Amino acid sequence: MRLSQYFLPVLKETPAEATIASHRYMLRAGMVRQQSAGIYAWLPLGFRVLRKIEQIVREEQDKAGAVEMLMPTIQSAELWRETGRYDAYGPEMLRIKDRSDRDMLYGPTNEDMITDIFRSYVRSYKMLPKMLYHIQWKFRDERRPRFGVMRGREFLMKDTYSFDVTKEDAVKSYYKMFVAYLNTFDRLGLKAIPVKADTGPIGGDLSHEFVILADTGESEVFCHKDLLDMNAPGNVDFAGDLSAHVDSRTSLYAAADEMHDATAFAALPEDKQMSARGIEVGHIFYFGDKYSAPMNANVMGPDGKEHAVQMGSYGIGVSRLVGGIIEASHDEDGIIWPKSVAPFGVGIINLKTDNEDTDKVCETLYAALAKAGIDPLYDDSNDRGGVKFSRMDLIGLPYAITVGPRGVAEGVVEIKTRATGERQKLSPEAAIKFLTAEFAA
Ligand code: P5A
Repeated sequence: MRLSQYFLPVLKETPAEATIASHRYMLRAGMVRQQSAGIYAWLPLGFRVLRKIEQIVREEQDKAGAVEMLMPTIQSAELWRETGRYDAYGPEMLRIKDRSDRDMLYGPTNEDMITDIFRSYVRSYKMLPKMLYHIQWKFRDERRPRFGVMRGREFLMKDTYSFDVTKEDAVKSYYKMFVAYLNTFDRLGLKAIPVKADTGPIGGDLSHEFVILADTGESEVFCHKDLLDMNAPGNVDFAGDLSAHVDSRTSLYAAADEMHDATAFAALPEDKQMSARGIEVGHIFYFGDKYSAPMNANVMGPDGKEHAVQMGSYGIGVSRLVGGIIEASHDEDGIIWPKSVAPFGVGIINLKTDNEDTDKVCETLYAALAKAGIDPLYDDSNDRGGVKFSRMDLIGLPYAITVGPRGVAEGVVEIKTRATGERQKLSPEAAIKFLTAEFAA
């Protein structure tokens, strides 16, 4: 992409309403624009990151055996009356009437709807287990939308729903999602800690939040320090037994504030106790027949009897993650994107646009890097060098190549690694080789 063709409305001033780094940088880097309280337009740069995160989330769901579909944002109140949630949900639900005066709502979640879909088609255990998911916008009329996309009113969620005949099998599905989540957050460059959590309006008796540590986080977590050092399971056989991966973590104490048990936490060796603030980026629930029983979503079991299907639901805050990743990875100059979600792989800074020599080298780099699939953003503007450098640091691409007349005369360009600040002078050919290797790794 050439900057001259792109839409990157970078702000010089720090917007007064932004109190945390991710919110500030998302506004300043022209990633989002607030349209109403807690409702954002995703500008091109922000949208690229959102799509990348969404794709990683999707790939890890598919690996775990979940099947993608798409449910609507607008739902009929009828289904929610069947489960009793229409009245229970409260003012967070955006209630709408259609032209025939029917009660509709903008979905804050989809347990009720997916249970209706399930009961319309599935009657026998022979079709189970099943996990279905979608990635769709939700609306919750939060009392205090804040921190930009972190606590929005409209937000993008990945939500998965599992269906099993027995509780034992439902817990296996829960474990699959647990492991899929560890791998997902790892690919996003995040250390996410699974902590025991309260179930709130979703319900059930088994639940974990996945929390990334950040001082500005809204959740307080108490945990065993060693949880931070554990690696994601990586390639696992989702048809096999995943309990070891889950048990090794859940046996180490970790709880969100509302589930915190001071006695169990004190029982940990003192040098292993950690309490910190964090951002909840995912939340999983096993709730059995909470929805299937009132909605008569029954299946015939191998015993020839009808059973209310055993369910769980599993959410990831896709749009919240954009802010969460920035909270976890930035410095005073701007964002530092992990390679896996960076909007572009590398920036090319032409220090003297319209100079025949620098133009030529930039064009060569641009074509070769695009061909290598590294997605270059070429700053071909006439702005001063200083403006170009600080803009590139702000938007946080993993690498920037600077092409200036003096270097070109010597046959070199300069590559800067955003995360470390490390600079190296290389020939354009060596620069292409270096970046190709970096992105292959
Ligand atoms: C699980 C999937 C649920 O809604 N039903 C379907 C269950 N869980 S949850 O914890 O309420 O939400 C799942 C994740 O969505 C993100 N999230 C938000 N992101 C931005 N703004 C909000 N207002 C918001 N509310 C929830 C969180 O990441 C949460 O873990």
